[in-house]
Amino acid sequence: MLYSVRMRAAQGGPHEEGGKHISGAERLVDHSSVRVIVQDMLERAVSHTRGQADFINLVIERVKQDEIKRIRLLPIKHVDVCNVQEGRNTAKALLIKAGVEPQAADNGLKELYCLPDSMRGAMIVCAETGARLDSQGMRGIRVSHMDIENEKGFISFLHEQGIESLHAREAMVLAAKVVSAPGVVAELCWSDDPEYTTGYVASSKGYIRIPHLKEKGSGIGGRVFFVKPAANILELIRYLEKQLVLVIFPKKERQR
Ligand code: WAQ
Ligand code: MG
Repeated sequence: MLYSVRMRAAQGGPHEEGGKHISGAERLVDHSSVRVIVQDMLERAVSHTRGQADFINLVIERVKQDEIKRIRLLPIKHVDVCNVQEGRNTAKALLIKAGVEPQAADNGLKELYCLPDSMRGAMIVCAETGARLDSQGMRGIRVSHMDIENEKGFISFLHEQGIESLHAREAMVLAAKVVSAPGVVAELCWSDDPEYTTGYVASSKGYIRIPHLKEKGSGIGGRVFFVKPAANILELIRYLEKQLVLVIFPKKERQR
């Protein structure tokens, strides 16, 4: 039996009553890990750099094995760039390679770097025209209900490649789910953490890390999901928000 454990924390009241988002996390874990995970999440909520939470919502739900879809981690790649300009040009080129039209890639990038503040979720943008397709405004779409299978193994798999960042770990799981969703062509992301400038472009070709996608010190991050013009948006949102997904990493890579 697995449990879905989800936490969201805010300051100044619940999110839905205008509280400021402080932190959120979610896991899909064995019964034996629930206690530790819950403690860890509570710790995260009250000691976050964004501020101290005064509202914490914690949900623990048992889920059935047959409700869970297993998908593969994307191959991890890196590109080297010297600055943000080069990083964003590279991101554009990678998006085009993944099947996004140049105009749409430009638009998606612009939507992100013109944001007045961080969104809580992601924007859905047409991979052909670049038009925004969801109607969620600054909330965006929150991808939820996913986790990595065998977290310890995953941590050492990444450690062997010199990747220690929790940001990266969580993003790889999220990107695997996003790319597996019906109609998605590619994802573009950079963090809202002012210290964290590495972002990525993900598609079925892989999860490609780009060291400079925004200037250090900027607390504005975001995500764009580029989708085929024919994508069923409601179905896509349902999958991203609700489908239980466990991400596995291939055996061969595990042993390497
Ligand atoms: N669903 C959809 N969008 C989200 C979610 C989610 N669950 N979580 C965050 N976002 C959006 C939201 O607009 C945030 O402002 C933005 O993404 C950035 O979120 O390999 O840390 O959690 O080293 O700050 C990339 C790692 C890290 C690259 C990205 O994102 C690497 C990161 P953050
Ligand atoms: Mg963040």
